Amino acid sequence: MKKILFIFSNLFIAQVAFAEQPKDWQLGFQNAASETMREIVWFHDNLLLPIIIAISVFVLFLMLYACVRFRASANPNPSRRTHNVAVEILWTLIPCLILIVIAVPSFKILYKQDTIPKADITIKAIGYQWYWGYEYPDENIIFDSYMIEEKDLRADQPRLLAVDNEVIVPVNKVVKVLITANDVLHAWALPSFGVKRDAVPGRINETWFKAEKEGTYYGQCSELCGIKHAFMPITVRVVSEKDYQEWLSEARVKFAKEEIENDKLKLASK
Ligand SMILES: [Cu+2]
Repeated sequence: MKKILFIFSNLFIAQVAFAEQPKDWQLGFQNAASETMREIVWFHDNLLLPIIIAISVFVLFLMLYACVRFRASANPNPSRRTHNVAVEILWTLIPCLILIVIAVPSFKILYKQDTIPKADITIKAIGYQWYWGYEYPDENIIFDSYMIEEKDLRADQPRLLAVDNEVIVPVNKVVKVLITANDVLHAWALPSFGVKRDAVPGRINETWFKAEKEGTYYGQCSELCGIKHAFMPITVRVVSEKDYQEWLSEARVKFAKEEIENDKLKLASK
């Protein structure tokens, strides 16, 4: 019976396209789809969590020990000691050492994220109250991306996350993302890629990702930007190079940035 269920579930999974999004009762991170995110998850799971747990357990033990051992009935004459040089040096030095142990791998990941490798494609994300606009500057493509209302959702589309026009990028390519905003602060965040950057009016921030697996990835605006902050999700669909080229040829027509093109024509004819 188990075998049949297993085969059945495999068949089912194979048919449903891969998607990464928040799940009910989720505790940890979303599955990583880029090297950066894998490193972030490793850092959190294997270094931060053990240190946090060890410190919490140690402090809890100290508190319980102090409560029981030095309670008034067991210790009627309390000590009047106010200083202890050895203890003071230790409780300064040990936290410093712990912070250094955390800082080294943390900075390594931060700097790696900060250095953008040679980009294969560049996209620009512009935050608006309350939707995202996207441009492919090298392809003369521009479009807006609105959340799909609950009543209009297809069965495979998640609530509050699916959008009408998805960002399409090829798999295993370095995608540079230019991020800005038109009105107030927003933030372009995609957990599976380990990407989160503020979108600041009048300033262009940069980040990058290299998605390693085809599928649909969901993110959300991550800077409180007004009444509909929760309703401006981000959907990135990672496709094969062939599908990307097909999409490009359609999008160049459907989402053509006509005005600029016309301006250029005008300038050229002058
Ligand atoms: Cu926003």
